[in-house]
Order: sequence, then C-alpha cells, then structure tokens
Amino acid sequence: MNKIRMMGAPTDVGASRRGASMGPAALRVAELQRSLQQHGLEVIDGGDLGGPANPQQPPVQGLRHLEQVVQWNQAVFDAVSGSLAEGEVPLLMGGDHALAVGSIAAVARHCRTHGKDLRVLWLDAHADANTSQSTPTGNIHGMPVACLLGVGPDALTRMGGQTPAMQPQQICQIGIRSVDREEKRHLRELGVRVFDMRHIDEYGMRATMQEALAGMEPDTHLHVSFDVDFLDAALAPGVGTAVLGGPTYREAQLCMEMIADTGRLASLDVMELNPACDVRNQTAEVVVDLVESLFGKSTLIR
Ligand code: HAR
Ligand code: MN
Ligand code: MN
Ligand code: MN
Repeated sequence: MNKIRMMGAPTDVGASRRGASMGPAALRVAELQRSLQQHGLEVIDGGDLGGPANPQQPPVQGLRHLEQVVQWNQAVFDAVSGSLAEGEVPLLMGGDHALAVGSIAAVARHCRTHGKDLRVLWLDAHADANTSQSTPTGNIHGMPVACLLGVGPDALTRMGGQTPAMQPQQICQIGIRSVDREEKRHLRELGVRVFDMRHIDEYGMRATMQEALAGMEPDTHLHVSFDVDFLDAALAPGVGTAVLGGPTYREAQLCMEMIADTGRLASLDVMELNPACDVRNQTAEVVVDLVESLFGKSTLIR
C-alpha cells in the first residue's frame, strides 16, 4: 500500500444540521493515524483544508450555500489531485458528503490521465442523487451522486474538467435505506446499481459484496466513499441524519474486509461524522476500527 495522506475538510456547508465540521478532529482524537500506522502502513496527516464559514442561509433555487459548497469542493479537488499525483492514497476526512464531488472528480480525472479503470463504492444510508428540483431540503450533501453523473449546477458538474465526471456503471451503492420519491426515479433513469438494505437482508453482506466487487481489473482504481450513516444508527449515533436498519458491526466489518481483500483500494472519503450527535466519540472509534479493516487489518493477522 502506498503512503496514505489524511486531509481534513472541516465544514458542514452542504448540510442543514451543524457539526460534521468537527469530523476530522474526532477522527484524530480517536487516533486514526496511529491506528493505521500500527499495521505497518505509512500515514501522514496533512492537516485541514480551508474554506468559507457556514453562513446558515436558506436554500436559493433549491440549493443551500452553493457558493460555499463550490469553494470547499475546489479545495478538496486540488488537495486530492495533488496527493494522487504524488502516488499517495488520499484519505479525505469530512465534512459533509457534498465534498465527495471534489474528491471523486479528482480521482476520475487521475484515472483518465493514467489509463486506470475507476470504480466507486458508495456506502451510505442515502442515495445522494437529488437535484435542486427533487430535493426536499436544498442540502447539497443529498446531491453529490447526481452531480458526479452530470446532473446539477455547472460549478459542481464541471469540477473535474469533464462532464460527467463518471459513468453510472462505475458507481455502486451499498446500504441504501432512505431515498426520496423523485430521487428513486432519478436513480433508475441514471442506471446506478443499488444494493439496498433489502438486498443485504435477503442475500447477506457476503453475496452482496461479491456482486458489488465483481469484475475488478488489475488496473482498477477503487474509490470508497464512506458516509458514516451507512452504519446502523444504534452502532453509529454520531451522524446528522441517522437512519435505523443499517449494517451491524459484523456486517460492516465484513464489507470493509472484502474491500481490503481486493487489494485495489486507492482513495477514500470518510464523511458525515458528527461529534455533536455522538456519545463519547464512540462513532469515531467504530469508524477508525472499520477503516483499519478497510486497509487490511484482518488480512495482516490471518
Ligand atoms: N435525501 C435527503 C435530502 O436530500 C437526505 C440526504 C442527505 N443526508 C446525508 N447524505 N447524510 O447521505 O435532503
Ligand atoms: Mn451521503
Ligand atoms: Mn447518508
Ligand atoms: Mn491511481
């Protein structure tokens, strides 16, 4: 595994509930860096990116804080691009999930210029495929998947230089259990592969992940966008939009371990951790534990 570079994006401008801006600090308190280093990984903490404050304004034409979301995404895009160019594995610590636009646009551009096959795994309770028309909240953290597939405000859809940044076949969603009505139609039209909780209930996490990870090539760059609310709300209360009925601790571990086993993980987002909603930083600790597995903890002791 190449050198991992942690980078914090302490903002919640894409959400309406405040607190995801404290996510990077909570991950550092839970010793993310040292925990990964314990497994022999080379990890540096590049500190936090900068951006505008949260103005706490209502949405304008279905979009809350578009200007601030764009500025933060530009900072993320530049930092992730720089890290990939150095041959590193960027580990983005959110911050709200709207920042996945900058992160994944950078990864997609890197893959285009290096002839790599991009695959994105979107671990989330939500599909994040709303538009300014379909959104019930105006919160842009409910829109990054649509933006990456070319539907959304120009400043976000054009972030990586090519629109759309990726094709629907390149993304696969897991753990989904909260989708808005119009968003559902939109997902179907786009043709995004969704392994929702019903699928995991019926087939189990093992078969689900086997399907989701099938067809990996030697030149595949696997990006994982991990929204912490993917996890069951009882296990991970420290998120702004918790949803019951998510993966248990063991199911989440297996998910991470199977990703690690592919040996293709090359960039990661850890998003939506909200210490203001947490209890004694327990969610951050669970996340650190899972991220260790994602980078091969259990493989090392096998
Ligand atoms: N679908 C809802 C909306 O668009 C909530 C989605 C945002 N929540 C997240 N993203 N944490 O995964 O407002
Ligand atoms: Mn999300
Ligand atoms: Mn979510
Ligand atoms: Mn790469």
